[in-house]
Amino acid sequence: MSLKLYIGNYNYSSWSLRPWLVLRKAELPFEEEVIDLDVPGFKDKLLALSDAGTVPVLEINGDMLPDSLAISEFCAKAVPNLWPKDAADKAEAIRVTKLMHEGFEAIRREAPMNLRRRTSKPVPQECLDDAAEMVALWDELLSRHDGPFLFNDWSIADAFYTPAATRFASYDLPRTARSDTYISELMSDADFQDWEANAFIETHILPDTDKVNQ
Ligand SMILES: N[C@@H](CCC(=O)N[C@@H](CS)C(=O)NCC(=O)O)C(=O)O
Repeated sequence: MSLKLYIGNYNYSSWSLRPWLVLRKAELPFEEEVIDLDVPGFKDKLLALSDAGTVPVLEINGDMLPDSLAISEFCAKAVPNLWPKDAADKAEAIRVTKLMHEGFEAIRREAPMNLRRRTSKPVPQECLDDAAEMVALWDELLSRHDGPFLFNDWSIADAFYTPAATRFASYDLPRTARSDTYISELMSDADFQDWEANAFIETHILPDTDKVNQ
């Protein structure tokens, strides 16, 4: 099987990071190609890949599969153990993954992923509300499982919350001790650190994203 993942910039593309982590954990060999976001002609490049006009897109033997969750589901069908083994845990992991895929709009808008960023400037209340809701969700799941991940062993749910975890570090968002430990766990993951190293040496910048909360 030939796999190539088209992604946005390492520093900013939270949607790209998610399936990239899933492919790494699946140990499926894949090539990757970065498409610089927000440069002239970038949208045409994305639309040439798929009608979605977004990254990530996974090329599977020449066929194009867009969307972070669809790509993650493809990996979960190809290899075992990317969702929890227990049926009830699996159903809940899918639910909280979809919650991240579809919701938490304020934290996404007001605290965009920006791995090179560290700031303590205040964020809008709606962003704090999203952060509090996310921490409550993590704490509840972590209290019911042995950890260190949301459902004990690493799962796609943790991939989906990894970019969110980086926002707590970048924007110094309030969290409990239990959630802080979880954030540290996600950010010290060896695969995440490979991605982060690419972000630190990447020279492309998105001025509009860098301006948020400056
Ligand atoms: N629901 C999609 C969202 C993908 C998305 O919005 N990706 C951003 C980059 S992080 C993008 O391609 N933005 C370019 C654009 O919308 O023009 C997914 O889960 O993959």
